[in-house]
Amino acid sequence: MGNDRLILWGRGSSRTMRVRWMLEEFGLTYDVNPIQSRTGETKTDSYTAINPKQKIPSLQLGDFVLTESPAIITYLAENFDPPPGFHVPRNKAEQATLDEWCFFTAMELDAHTIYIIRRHEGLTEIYGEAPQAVASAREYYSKQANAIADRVAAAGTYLFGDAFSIADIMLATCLDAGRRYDIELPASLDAYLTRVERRPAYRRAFEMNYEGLRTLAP
Ligand SMILES: N[C@@H](CCC(=O)N[C@@H](CS)C(=O)NCC(=O)O)C(=O)O
Repeated sequence: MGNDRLILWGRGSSRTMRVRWMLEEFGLTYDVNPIQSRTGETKTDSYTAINPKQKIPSLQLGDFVLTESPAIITYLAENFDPPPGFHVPRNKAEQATLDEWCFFTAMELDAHTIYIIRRHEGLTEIYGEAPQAVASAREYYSKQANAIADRVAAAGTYLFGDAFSIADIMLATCLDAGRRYDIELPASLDAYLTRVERRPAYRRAFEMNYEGLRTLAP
């Protein structure tokens, strides 16, 4: 890695929040190019050379570029010194359980539901109206949230007991989106999210990621 600095591209979205939060949890030094979606900033030639998908976030370290928020936070977890109390899988079964949480949140909560609600309810001027798809996505989100409620209640403070992990970053950012879309969360998930959002790194990352866009709950 030499003397290269970590550079985060993007701010203002739940996916950029994941990376910022992770960088703050690990106490890493990084620079930010605070480009935002739907401003044209993701479509410039220089940014398209970094991320041809024209999306944020991207992470740069010298010549190495990584996109996709779950992949970026996994990379950071696996390649930098974890802070005390951070969950590091000790065997393949623990790694698989961590993967299970990350893929579940990315696919079942983010891709199958939050994206649909965001695009076809919040951004209809770009993506068009699709009320049936939105209603179905809302129902599906609730079904999946209920399916994990007991497991989260039994897990302890975080998904891996007292140890915080990238799975918590994935789940919490997806639950925060559900709350913002006025989806009623099961009590155990609501309490879990409130607990996670008290973490100082979350609060620092939120203030920077959403500056001028959202206000941190007290
Ligand atoms: N799967 C990607 C999704 C990234 C994504 O959809 N980013 C949106 C903002 S949340 C974006 O950059 N949109 C481009 C634009 O609207 O200009 C990830 O998790 O990083």
